[in-house]
Order: sequence, then C-alpha cells, then structure tokens
Amino acid sequence: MQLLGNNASPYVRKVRVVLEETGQTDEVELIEVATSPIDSAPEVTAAHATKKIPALIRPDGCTLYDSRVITRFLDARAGAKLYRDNRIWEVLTLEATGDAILDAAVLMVYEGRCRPEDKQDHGWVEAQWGKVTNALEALEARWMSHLSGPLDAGQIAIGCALGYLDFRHGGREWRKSHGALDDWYAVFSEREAMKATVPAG
Ligand code: GSH
Repeated sequence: MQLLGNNASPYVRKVRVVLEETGQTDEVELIEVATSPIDSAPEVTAAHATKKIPALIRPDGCTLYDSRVITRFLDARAGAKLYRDNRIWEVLTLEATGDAILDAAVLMVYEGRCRPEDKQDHGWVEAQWGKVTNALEALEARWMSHLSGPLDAGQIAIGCALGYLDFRHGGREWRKSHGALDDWYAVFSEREAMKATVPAG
C-alpha cells in the first residue's frame, strides 16, 4: 500500500501514528507529496476526489480517504481495537473533536499562506482560534478521564491536534490556560509512535 502525504500534515500524522501503534509501518510506503488548497501534486489529484492528503492507495481495493477512514481501516486490518465497540460513540466524538481542532488550525495557516496580506481577514482568523480554544476547554471539562484510559483513535487525534498547535501556532501558548491537557500531552507525546512522527517542514 502507498500513503500519499507529507511530514508536516497533522492528518497524515494520525495515520502514521496508527501505523506505528499497530505494527504496520513496513506495509505502507509513504509517498511525499505537496498540497495546498490552490495547488496539489498530480498524484493527489488522481487519488483524492478533493485533492487532499492523506490518501491510502491499496492494490486490492479502492483508494481510501479521509484520515478517519484510513485509520479505521488500518485498525480493523490489524484487529487493534483503537475503535473499541463498547465506547465507540465516545471514541468517534473525541476523534471528531481532534479533527475539528485541526480543521480550524489548518485554515488559519492557509489564510496566512494562500491569500495576499491585504485580503487576509484577521477577525476570521481569530474566530478560528476561538473554535480551537473552545474545544480545548471542552476537552478539559469533559474528556480528561477518557483521555487517561486505554489508547484509542480519539486520543491519537487529540495528540496530533495538540502537536500541530505546537508546530504551527506555538506563539499562541495553548498550554498557559490548559494545564490538564498540557500534563496529559506531556505523557502522550512520549509514546514511541508520537516521537517517530514529529512534524517537520
Ligand atoms: N478531513 C481531511 C482528512 O481528515 O483527511 C482533511 C485533510 C486535509 O485538509 N489535508 C490538508 C490538505 O490536503 C493537508 S494538512 N490540504 C489541501 C487542500 O485543502 O486542498
């Protein structure tokens, strides 16, 4: 199988963490590609209906996207139970929360990169950051116990989301007002799978 992606993408990181955690890294070749909302590599255009990464190309089945479909496929393939049946709605909601943090945080980056400076909307950027902080508050209010339970796909999504905030929005210092998440992430980011997938670029 081939994974279209790159080291900087937090959605790709989720897939790579699942590969590491489930012992499948040797079965997937990472093909480094570049994407942006206005220009994607030809391989991405061919593989993903809306020209995004990650996409998982399988020799014996359709190409899979988006990241949540790929992680669930890889989990089922390995029988790893990162989507535990008895907590499935919690796991999926936590995973959706991690992805929603990423969606807002990635859009902030695109606003700065893809629009000329005089067309950038700072109020819109701050509103996206407001979504991020609202989600961090919800996590601290309702999810700390789940986050401390057995490893699942929801935790992986939150770990990759917090890693991305450090990577692209470090100046906003999310840790200052989210001590419980800071403590949780300090432990989670020491997992071998997280250390092996630290973003670059
Ligand atoms: N919901 C998608 C997923 O979970 O896979 C989001 C994927 C996504 O937005 N990836 C970014 C991308 O390909 C890279 S970090 N952006 C190009 C674009 O927005 O057209």
